[in-house]
Amino acid sequence: MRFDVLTLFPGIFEGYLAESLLKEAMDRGLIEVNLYNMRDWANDKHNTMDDRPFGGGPGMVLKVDRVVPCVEAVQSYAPRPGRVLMMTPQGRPLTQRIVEELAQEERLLLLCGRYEGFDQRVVDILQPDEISIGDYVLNGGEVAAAVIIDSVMRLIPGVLGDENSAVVDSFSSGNRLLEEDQYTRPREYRGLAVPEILLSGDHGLIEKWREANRLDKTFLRRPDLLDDEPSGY
Ligand code: 6GU
Repeated sequence: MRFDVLTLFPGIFEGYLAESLLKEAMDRGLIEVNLYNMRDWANDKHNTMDDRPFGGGPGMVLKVDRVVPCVEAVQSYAPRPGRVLMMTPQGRPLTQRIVEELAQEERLLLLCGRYEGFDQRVVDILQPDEISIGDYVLNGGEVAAAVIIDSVMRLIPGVLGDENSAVVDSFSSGNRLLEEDQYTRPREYRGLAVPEILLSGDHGLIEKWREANRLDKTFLRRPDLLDDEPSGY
């Protein structure tokens, strides 16, 4: 799968791309992540990317005549155009269902905004899928784009060691429960013991305990997930 990230701050991604599962998946050729600095498409001598909003108001707006040519150029760098995602707090809230849908694509373009956002004509022309990662404010779309890459890449076959581990995770389709509590050695620490059942070797009993634990936890912390039609599924 190919991710093309369009940003004014490509450096934000570098540490993240150089570590762990993501680096391994890139080294193994399972995913490709390309960073493009949108400023390279600014053609005036001051490399202007943004301007003051018509009608007045605070902040700066990313210019349509910079962003659209940038997206069009990046689209031309591969045989088939990718699905364009615009990272914006005004987008539809990201859920695991959307992540699963995105993981079916062969190419995604992630458009990261800063300042007050994009000129509306960027949206009108490109008709991107506008995505938010939650009801809080970020300084820009870069962290949200990293969230998309992180959540989508782990659904790509071969990226996770154990093929099952993505399937049983909380929020994957067919699972609306939080994960059960986990323990490893030592059996006792500062007077806190591991639940006896987990040491019993009785796998039927252990599975029952885990199911009950998942249900209890979900009921207490996230009762919305137990609704008939929980939001996001
Ligand atoms: Cl995708 N971008 C920004 N700037 N803020 C956000 C967001 C995205 N999602 C939640 N807050």
